[in-house]
Amino acid sequence: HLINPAEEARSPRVVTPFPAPKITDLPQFQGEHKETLYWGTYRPHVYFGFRARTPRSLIAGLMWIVIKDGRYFMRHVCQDSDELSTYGWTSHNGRDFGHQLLVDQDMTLATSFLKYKEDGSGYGGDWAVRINVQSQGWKNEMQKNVHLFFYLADEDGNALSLGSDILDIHENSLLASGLRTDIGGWQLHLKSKADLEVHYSGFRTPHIHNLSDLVQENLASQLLRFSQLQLPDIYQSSSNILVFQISGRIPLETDIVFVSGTGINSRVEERINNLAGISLTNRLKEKQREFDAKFENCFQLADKLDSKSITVGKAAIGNMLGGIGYFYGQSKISVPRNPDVKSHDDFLLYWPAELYTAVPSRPFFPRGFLWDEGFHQLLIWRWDLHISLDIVGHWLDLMNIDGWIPREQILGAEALSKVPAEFVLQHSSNGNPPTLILVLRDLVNGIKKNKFTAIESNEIITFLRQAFVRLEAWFQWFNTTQSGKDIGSYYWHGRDNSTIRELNPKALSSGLDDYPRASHPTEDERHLDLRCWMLLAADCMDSIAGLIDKENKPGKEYGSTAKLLSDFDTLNKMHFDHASGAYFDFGNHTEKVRLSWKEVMVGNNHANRELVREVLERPELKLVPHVGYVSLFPFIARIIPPESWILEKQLDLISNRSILWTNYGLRSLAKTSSLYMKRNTQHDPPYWRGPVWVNINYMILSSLRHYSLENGPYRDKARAIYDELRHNLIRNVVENYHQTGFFWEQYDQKQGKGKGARVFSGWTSLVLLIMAEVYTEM
Ligand code: 6A9
Repeated sequence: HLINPAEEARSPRVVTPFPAPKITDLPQFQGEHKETLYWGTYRPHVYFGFRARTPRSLIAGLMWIVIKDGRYFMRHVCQDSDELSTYGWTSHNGRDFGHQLLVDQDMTLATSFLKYKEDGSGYGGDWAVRINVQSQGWKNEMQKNVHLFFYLADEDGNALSLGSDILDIHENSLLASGLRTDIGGWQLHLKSKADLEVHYSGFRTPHIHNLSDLVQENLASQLLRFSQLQLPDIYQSSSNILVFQISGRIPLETDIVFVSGTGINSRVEERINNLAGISLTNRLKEKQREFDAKFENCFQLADKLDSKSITVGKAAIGNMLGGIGYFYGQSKISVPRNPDVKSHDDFLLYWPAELYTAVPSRPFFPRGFLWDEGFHQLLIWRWDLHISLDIVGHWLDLMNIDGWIPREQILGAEALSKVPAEFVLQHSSNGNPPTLILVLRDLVNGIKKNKFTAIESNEIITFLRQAFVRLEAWFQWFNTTQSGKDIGSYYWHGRDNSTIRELNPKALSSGLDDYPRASHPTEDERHLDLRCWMLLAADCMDSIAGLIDKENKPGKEYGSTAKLLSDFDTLNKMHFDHASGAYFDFGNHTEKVRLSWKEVMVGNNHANRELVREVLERPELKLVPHVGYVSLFPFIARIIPPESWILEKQLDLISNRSILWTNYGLRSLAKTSSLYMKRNTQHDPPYWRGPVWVNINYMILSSLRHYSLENGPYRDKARAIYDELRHNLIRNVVENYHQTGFFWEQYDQKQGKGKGARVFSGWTSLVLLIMAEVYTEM
């Protein structure tokens, strides 16, 4: 099976797909499944966007204009600088219904959508968007108008036809029409009782990711020439982009209806009327009722929590599902030609691939992140198993021949336009915790506990059979490339051992970025979290293998690997510190490091003042004494026997206010750590060095719950801490949501204030599972 050198040069291993049938090619993801998920709000980076799950789709989106300090501002791509006081999906079912609220200055926009397939509809069915604009007592007495811009763009370059040169929607509601191979003929209609003025511009360009600029420039030139904020009603020949300006007085409501399969006898007229006006109102109401009922059925919060919290729980699942995107493109993989020179140009393109995935944050990180996705799926599978399997399948299909999956997925021009150059390249030496395996084990447990119908169980089993070779390769990738010197030891490879600017060289692979590790990266390192991830992965593999009846192949005895890694004595020998009762990383380390300002030569005759690291003592091989999330991994992985005094020690570390406990959840790093809240470089403020993160708190809570149910002397203690921690987390996320209008990436450990990225409805949405007390079983 040797690849000959010529072959190798043409297609280097790092960009060679894993040689096995794709999971997403399974029959369960074709047919009706595929069609029902064809159209959706799969453009999470814009305030409202629609597209189909196909590489070159017809896409739709919304922009609007606000005036601030006498200037016009265009809203389109989710941006913090727009300072919306809130926005997000208050409900969304991931399939055919959603309701979003956006508050921009004194204007409240609501976008609802509904998908519907009926007799005559083309592939994927029809859909409608209702846009409602209200004003809460506007500031000046001037009659207030709103300008909405709704666009369609064909990524495939097909020309879009204009309904008519002079658009008068009360005469004729047709705005545009066209033809595509996927859906056949289609039409876009505008239906409203309001007195609306409609203008348009048609453009022909392949650069669809620059739509905001295109429209803005078009408007600005009109404004200059005619002092009118109005698109010029010009249509370039064979335009593949059509923008409609819909202007009217607030309050305003308008329905935009898209129908496909518009051939003869396809009941177009009737279908449009079904998706507009009173009929749309009724259907949206019905869908809202269904959503609420499914929410209660799934999470059963009604008897547990107040309505303020339930609202937040609904926003958690709504935003998680509403944030699901579809991306298509090629990752850029770093292949340094000269290891001493860092360059953004030395890269290879991964194969063109599709990714259907949830995203951590619409304005900040509207793209896929590997370990975030496992946390997202812990929530999503409980809502919609099929969406979840489809997403996990897409991720595993991104694996290369070495069993590696790129951590951050920046696919396509739109995704790329959001990422600074220095973050684009992916490094094939870098991993990310295999959280997706936890999701699969959850499903295996679900089957064992009869949580699924027979059909669903079969689908899961078929999925796992197809996925198994990939999971094995993934496991092997970790087990070989990330192993340490001693048996059963691992460390996150790829830390920079030559940096002079970092107080503590980051371990981005771990997902915990700047969480302090050994001060001097070497091959002697042992990372506690990775060791525990390996245990969890081996254990999951073992239960998956058991379910699908895979005979153990030599060298792949997951059960015995799990046994080795869960051996309490070995763990303690390698990682336990008796003096503090805590578990630590091991490595070449000194506590005596600091950042100080120095003259650093750049070139031959120029010096810069920079913050550089000073090492005041020779590092030695030893345990790395930072108590924090990493220390708690043996507790998270449930290696500690319920009767051990070491369990009590962990409970003490958790509940001690001078160490990890706060009223808002557990700190990422102990107050007593030498790097607590320390900057890592001139430009990097502390990240995983203090603030409260919901994903790890969820895992710790999960274990507290576990130990509160196991027989043992510390059972009640675990229970009490569990109750209080759960309560604190819920209270703080709920309060922040109501005060600020958003979920946050992290929460400040002193006041509980949300910080980092806003609209972070990724793993922070796990608060809903915390509300429902639903945890992963092991
Ligand atoms: C920066 C800047 C507009 C960092 O949630 C995604 C990841 C986590 O996987 C990881 O554990 N976040 C956490 O430590 C955010 C990562 C952002 C990196 C890219 C680009 C773009 O600014």
